[in-house]
Amino acid sequence: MIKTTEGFKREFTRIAEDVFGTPAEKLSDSDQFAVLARVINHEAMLRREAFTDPSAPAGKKVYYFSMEFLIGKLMENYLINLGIRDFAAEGLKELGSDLDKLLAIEPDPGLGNGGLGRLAACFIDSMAALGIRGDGMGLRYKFGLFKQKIESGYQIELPDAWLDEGYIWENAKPYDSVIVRFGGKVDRTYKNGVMGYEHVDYSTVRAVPYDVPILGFGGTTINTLHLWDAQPVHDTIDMDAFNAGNYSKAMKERSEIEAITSILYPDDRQGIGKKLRLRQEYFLVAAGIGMIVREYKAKHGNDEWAELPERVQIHINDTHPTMCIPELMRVLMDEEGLEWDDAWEITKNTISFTNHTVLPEALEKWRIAEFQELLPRVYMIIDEINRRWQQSLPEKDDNWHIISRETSALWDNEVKMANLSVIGSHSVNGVSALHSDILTKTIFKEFYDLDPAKFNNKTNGISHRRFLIQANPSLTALINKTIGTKWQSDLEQISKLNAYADDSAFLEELAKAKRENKLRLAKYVRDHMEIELDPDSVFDVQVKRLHAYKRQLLNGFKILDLYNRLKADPDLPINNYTFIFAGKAAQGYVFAKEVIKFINSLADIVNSDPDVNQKIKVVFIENFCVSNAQLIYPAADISEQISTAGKEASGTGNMKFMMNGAVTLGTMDGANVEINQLVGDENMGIFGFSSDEVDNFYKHGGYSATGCINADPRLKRMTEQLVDGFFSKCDYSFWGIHDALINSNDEYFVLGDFDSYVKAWENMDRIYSDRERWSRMSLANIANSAFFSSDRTIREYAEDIWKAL
Ligand code: NBG
Repeated sequence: MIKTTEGFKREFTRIAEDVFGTPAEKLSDSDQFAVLARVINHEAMLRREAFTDPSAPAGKKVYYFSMEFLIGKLMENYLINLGIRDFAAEGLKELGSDLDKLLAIEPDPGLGNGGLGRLAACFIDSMAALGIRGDGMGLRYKFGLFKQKIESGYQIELPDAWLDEGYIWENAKPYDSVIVRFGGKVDRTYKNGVMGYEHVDYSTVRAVPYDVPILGFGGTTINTLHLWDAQPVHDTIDMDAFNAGNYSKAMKERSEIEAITSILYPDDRQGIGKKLRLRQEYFLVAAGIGMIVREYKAKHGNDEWAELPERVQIHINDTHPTMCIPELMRVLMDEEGLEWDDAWEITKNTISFTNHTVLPEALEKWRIAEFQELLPRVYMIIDEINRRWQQSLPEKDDNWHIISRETSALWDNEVKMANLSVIGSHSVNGVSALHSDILTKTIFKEFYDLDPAKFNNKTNGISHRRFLIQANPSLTALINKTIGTKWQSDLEQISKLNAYADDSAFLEELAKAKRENKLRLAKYVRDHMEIELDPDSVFDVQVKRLHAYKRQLLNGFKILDLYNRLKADPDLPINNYTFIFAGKAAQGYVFAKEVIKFINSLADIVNSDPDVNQKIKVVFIENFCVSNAQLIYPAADISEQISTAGKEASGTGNMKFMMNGAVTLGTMDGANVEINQLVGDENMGIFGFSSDEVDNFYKHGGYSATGCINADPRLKRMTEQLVDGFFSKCDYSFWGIHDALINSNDEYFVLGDFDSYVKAWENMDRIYSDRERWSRMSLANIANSAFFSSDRTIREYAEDIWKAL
């Protein structure tokens, strides 16, 4: 095992010569990259052999089903988890190479849209770190989330062909394929007088797992992320069509099958209702359940089904994999011969469910007719689940018809996936205290009243290994120097930093570490966008998906107002600012794309106006993804978390900023509420309507956008500027935004929250001028961030829901 720089060099040169027959120094960068990957694999194997006790009883196995795993680059993460990152960096330098150069070669797989996918990635990292046997089940999309370019201020989407040069960490396992069936019909059968069902005339698809190892911190646990790829069962080709020169017809069947895993739906608002999406979801579910059942039988034989819930836990990440419920029922009954009641007990006790949003447009529904055509047997089972559910409802209740309607899995010609998930699982959780509470009062109220014990909260978390140790070397070095390195495996220890709140020398070093990160981001922006950032300005940052409820527009208005004020008074006493934005908008989301254009137009106007551009600058960083996120979070001074209260289920970017010492400016929404509890009002800027106030407006009216505009000359002026030619140099008038604010009465309360937002921002600006005080606030955020480690979150899942610790 590698324990020194010398040891690393020995391994590296040995493998270079074994594999390529060439001295390491003579290899090309990409060959060196391949050698480094082999060093890691070999090292992982040695550790597993040394640390795993084959006689130890195997704990419960968790399978985490998610349509998205936004894993980011893995090489540096593996090096850190094996504890050999520094040996590798030093060793490669001595060999005349450069670790950073090699790390840059790895593609960043965009197998997710945003927070939900990144959460799944943090969770599998934490399961491995905690020694829980936990595999991920996901899809191997050939094209990940689109690459974003900004041209003339507009978002352009380009395909993300991340597999073009191969993916070094995956291992195809064709022998572990599962055959998935679509279409056909269901016949009733009688065997020995017992009625059964037989699915016939279906078509088949081969699901092939591509396994990616998930190496836990310390290197002793290696779990697996199974990414499933859709392939034909038999590699055939229509020879007649081929001979007739009709090549696309010849390949038709093949390409229809491959379409299933060709592309990630680039939308973070689900419920898109597309047939291909339904195929993708069932494909994941059938492949995953097929593998689980096969593994289980190999280990425990063919008739230990009653013990399944004690040995296996299936977790469904939002409703996308909800078909795990009817699919497990189908396999247990049709293939393993169990009776309904037994199969149902087992299924319900094996499956748990997390909800990630209350936005109505994001709750998945499928047209029954389409669903039934694609998945006839699965549909039958859902129908029966729902029939029995309805029958179990307390008919004496006066509200019986409301309960029946609100909890039904089939309603209005649609299959309602959220309701099916609650009916068929033993645990339902939200992702922050506020969100879990809202769930029990709104979309799942009737379920909650019937069975409150089923509901619980699991506040999200993030991997501090990736988002602090890996992303922020300067801060990591300072923490190590100050309190030692134990915090790396046990983040609770980071609270020891609280003792340094009055240590001026420490606070100065903290500010220095931040400045290094700002310089690093400035370099990235210079290299990629040819824009200069001033590291001595305040970095005020909002990076996340573009969405009306996340209110990038509110931030834009703050900047436009500042511009107007600076034009009137160039000596306005504020610090210098760099306003940084990044994030993608779903391709079809017209409003969000207009907001991107708005921010870029603001950037054009502000950055080119000599009256203001010495004080403020606006930058929209292209193509937000895990890799550049790792540069952005550590460089931020202010973290903008300004969603309309009640809308952001949790947020996880807010946690990444906090852990890196940014001070949050936010609404009382999602996990911001918990940040506030941890750091106190004095270490955070809070503003805006509460979720109760928002709820009240929605229910009882009383909010008037024009009222807000008439009462505040700043808003009057800015809403006019949207359309009066102010932006003519950017060739655009923002009528879409104007209409959403005025004609649609500003659904997300941008205007209503504006004044309190600006006041909170101004207060932060004043505090920033006292640099020591600011560093102390920054420290309070870092030192109290342990709660947001995904290790804490996963421990809670494992103890309360999975019973897997
Ligand atoms: C998102 C929420 C975020 C939350 C992540 C992870 C969906 C459906 N929901 O607030 O909007 O942080 O899930 O839980 O993507």
